[in-house]
Amino acid sequence: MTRDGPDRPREKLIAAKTAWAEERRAIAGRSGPADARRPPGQDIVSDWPVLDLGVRPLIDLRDWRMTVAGAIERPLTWRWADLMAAPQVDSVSDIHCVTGWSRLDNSWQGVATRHLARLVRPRSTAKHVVLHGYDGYTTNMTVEDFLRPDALLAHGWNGAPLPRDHGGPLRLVAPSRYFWKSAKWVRHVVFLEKDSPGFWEARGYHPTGDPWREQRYR
Ligand SMILES: Nc1nc2c(c(=O)[nH]1)N[C@H]1C(S)=C(S)[C@@H](COP(=O)(O)O)O[C@H]1N2
Ligand SMILES: [Mo]
Repeated sequence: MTRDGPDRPREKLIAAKTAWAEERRAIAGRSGPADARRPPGQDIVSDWPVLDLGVRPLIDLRDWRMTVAGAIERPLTWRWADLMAAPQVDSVSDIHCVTGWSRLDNSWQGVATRHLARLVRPRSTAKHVVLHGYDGYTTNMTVEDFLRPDALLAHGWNGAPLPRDHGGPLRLVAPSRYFWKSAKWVRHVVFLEKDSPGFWEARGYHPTGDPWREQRYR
């Protein structure tokens, strides 16, 4: 792609978001008091902002695949019917975005990451997970965080198909971490023995990203 080609707006957006992250880093810590539902420095919103790199892949369910690979006993490729045949969960959780907004009581439908782990059987040496989106986005987290009981691969929101803008047909929802860890348009899940920073983690975001400890930037 040339510098004037179609990737130009995406580069600009990434540059703007990175600069913005630098700025926030300087003021991090000056945030208001937390309460039981609101981590430090967060404001509750009722709308649901769309945040990504500006590429929102359109994936036909007939072509959709999700692979799970790496340090596991049983690598797996799912088609849509496999996802739907797996045990389904319905779970309500809060979104905390590193940009400072939180959205409470989101209702998700999908498959628990713990169920996936039972199928693929991570080796005892597997300590990290990297998620890859159909848009090329990546994010990393520990196996422990990926397998928390409230984490799921979500295809539904409020009982309807998850909208494409928000990562449909399938995204991760990992409520214990800032929302950048919840990869949209999930395509590959890779278990690793060693950590490997994802897209934002390589650009200064915190490797763990716990909103309750305000781990925004490294
Ligand atoms: N595939 C993919 N997943 C992604 C992103 C992205 O650019 N691509 N952005 C992350 C960021 S920075 C945020 S804040 C949330 C936003 O999700 P939302 O648009 O549903 O609010 O998605 C995360 N997951
Ligand atoms: Mo974000």
